[in-house]
Amino acid sequence: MRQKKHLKNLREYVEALRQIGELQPIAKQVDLHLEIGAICRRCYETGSPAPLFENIKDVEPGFRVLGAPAGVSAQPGLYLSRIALSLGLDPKATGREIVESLVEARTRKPIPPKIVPTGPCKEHILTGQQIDLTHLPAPWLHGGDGGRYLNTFGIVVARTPDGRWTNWSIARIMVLDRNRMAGIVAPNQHIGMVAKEWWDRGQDMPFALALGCEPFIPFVGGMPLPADANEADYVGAYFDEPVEVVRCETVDLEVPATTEIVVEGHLSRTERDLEGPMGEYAGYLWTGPPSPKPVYLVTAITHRSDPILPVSVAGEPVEEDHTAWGIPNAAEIVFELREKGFPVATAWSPLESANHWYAIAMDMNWRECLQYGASKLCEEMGKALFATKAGMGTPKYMIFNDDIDLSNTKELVWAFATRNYPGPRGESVFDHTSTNPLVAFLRDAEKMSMETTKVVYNCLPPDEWNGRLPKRSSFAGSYPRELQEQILRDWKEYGFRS
Ligand SMILES: Cc1cc2nc3c(=O)[nH]c(=O)nc-3n(C[C@H](O)[C@H](O)[C@H](O)COP(=O)(O)O)c2cc1C
Ligand SMILES: [Mn+2]
Repeated sequence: MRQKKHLKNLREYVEALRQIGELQPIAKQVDLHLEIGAICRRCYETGSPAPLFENIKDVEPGFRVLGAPAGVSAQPGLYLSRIALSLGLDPKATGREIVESLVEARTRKPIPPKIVPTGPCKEHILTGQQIDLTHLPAPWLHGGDGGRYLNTFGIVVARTPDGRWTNWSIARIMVLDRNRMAGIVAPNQHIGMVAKEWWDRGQDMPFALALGCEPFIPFVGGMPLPADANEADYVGAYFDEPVEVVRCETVDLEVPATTEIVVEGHLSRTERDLEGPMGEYAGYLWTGPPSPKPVYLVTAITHRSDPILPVSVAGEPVEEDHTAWGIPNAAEIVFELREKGFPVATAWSPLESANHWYAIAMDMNWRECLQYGASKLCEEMGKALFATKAGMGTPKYMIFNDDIDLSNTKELVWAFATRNYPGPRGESVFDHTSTNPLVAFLRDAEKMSMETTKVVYNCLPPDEWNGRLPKRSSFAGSYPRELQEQILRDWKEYGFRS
């Protein structure tokens, strides 16, 4: 197993960010209303360090907000450093190493969590009249949003009534009042599937919302593991040790012991209230009236002293939807396709595509392995992909040879533009596939039916080339290695500054 550095709580992560210049503590007072959201947005868009808001107007002193917890960086060599650190990897790990680390853990035996008697999340326990969600530093993130969002980067814990499956997932939640929240509970997401089991029995669903977990956990909350798989067991497998959890106060569930803030209660079977709109991961806010969503009825809040609420401000790339959902999704695609016998080298969610494109690279010897051509490969991969949860949320897939760096968007655009044959010869089209309703181009009827058209772009060399590949014309592709090395060595001597 590759050596990993397991950061076991959010504060260790904040410290690790500080050490590599990826944290910007902000002592100046800021407003929950739009100011925090706008600063975070600018951080994403400029690759600035993650802002840690330490002084928030009208919020109890000590309560803090961490923005852009898994954004990308403008520091040279550290583009993916927040993702890498969250996964316990070297901050300079490549996109491919990040994906492979997630895939490798999928092949290991799941390790269930360990229940410990207590933990930092129990430092303050609030029940009954003490409960006040409006007291927590949930920011109003974008102009046009329907309210203040408490959950943008925490996990909702939900367990089936028969106890066979405990799911951890991220789904947005807006504050309604002192003890009520409302959020997206999509029927084709696991939270919706677990809720249905309770609702079908005529019962509300117990939930726990864990805000501010150790940094790996949101990545697992965003990962489309199969139904009936416990995300906690995968965290255990990933670090080769169980994640420590504590029992909740008012529901029969457990949460990670070091969580900054925990909100407990029941997701109502009958009560709905208006939620949204909210600026979303595709990069748009759909204007229009808010829509009714299931209501979370809160029965306890527990928190650490001076808690830190992590916040993701969804919108134009790159933010956490693209890193903590897109990248684990790519890993799951690799795992599932390999399981089904496809010789997949790696996959990537091109971060600038806002989870609307996925790129998959085949082992260079895929033709010998499969004994069929490129069009059939795309057809078969589409069928396999769209039968899994990993292939549900994203509409467009590109299949390449393993000769480009998929996580380098410049290379990816060049390769897609130059290798895909336009029209039916280069595209396998799949109608009526299950979709996430937030995909940006969906028509109204498709949002309701949650079905759309998906496409697999064939970016592989034509079969008739018989493996005769063109040579890349570039610094790396056109010159002897010794010459490249000499030029790099002498670069400053030529007069270039960097
Ligand atoms: C920052 C972030 C925000 C997300 N917000 C939502 C959301 O509001 N609703 C939703 O259905 N999925 C959302 N997702 C995606 C889900 O977390 C993802 O589809 C995951 O696979 C769901 O968990 P499940 O597979 O256990 O159902 C979000 C992901 C991230 C990383
Ligand atoms: Mn799940």
